[in-house]
Amino acid sequence: MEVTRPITNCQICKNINSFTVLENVTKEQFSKYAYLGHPLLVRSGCKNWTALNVFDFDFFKQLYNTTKGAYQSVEEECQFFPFRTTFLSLQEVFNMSESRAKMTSKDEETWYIGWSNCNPDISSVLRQHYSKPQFLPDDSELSAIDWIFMGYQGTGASMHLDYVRRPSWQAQIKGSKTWYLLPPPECEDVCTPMNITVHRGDIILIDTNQWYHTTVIEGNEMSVTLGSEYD
Ligand SMILES: O=C(O)CCC(=O)C(=O)O
Ligand SMILES: [Fe+2]
Repeated sequence: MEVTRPITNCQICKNINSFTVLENVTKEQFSKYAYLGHPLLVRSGCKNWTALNVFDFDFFKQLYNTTKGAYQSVEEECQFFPFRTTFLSLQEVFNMSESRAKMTSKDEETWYIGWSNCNPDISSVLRQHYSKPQFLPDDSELSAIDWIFMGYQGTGASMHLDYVRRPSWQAQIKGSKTWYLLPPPECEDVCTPMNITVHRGDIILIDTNQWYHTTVIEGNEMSVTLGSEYD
């Protein structure tokens, strides 16, 4: 994959050494940044979503346990990322003990997992609680796939580059997560690494096809994020 990756145009990172942080941004203001490839953070960008009060371990567990074919979709069409856990499937994740799921005992081993949803029945429930971020351009489309990442303290995803088609946004629904970015090697001379911590209600926008990225979950609270690609 790395060998066939298109060379990055270093304009995505030249002369910038930190995330662009926006707040209360309108569509018009956002349009200046939308396709520059600079890493963006929109503070409180999803603060009105009911997802903030609804999406948690029990909600997803209940949703998957009661939606016919939901686990099968993850196995067959979507993706499951165990990261550093030994879980083999999303079903196994939802079957873990209550005390590990909630990390209510110090003896429990921390965990962090992610998955993509491509099941329309699951999507329609999720989308009752979130929508396309209001600052994205009108003609940008919400991808049919929802990405969910969930878990506790420690390293989340290790440093990697994605091979999805488009840049993506990720909304912090619960907890706090730090993103560490590295420019691709061809831009190393003109660009610098950067990092930022994302809190509940914030939305981060990164072209993960061009920026190497790794994540760390902060504090003792569970981190839940929801993401999608956009164009
Ligand atoms: O949220 C994370 O921990 C990693 C997510 C990621 O790698 C991505 O959205 O491309
Ligand atoms: Fe990624």
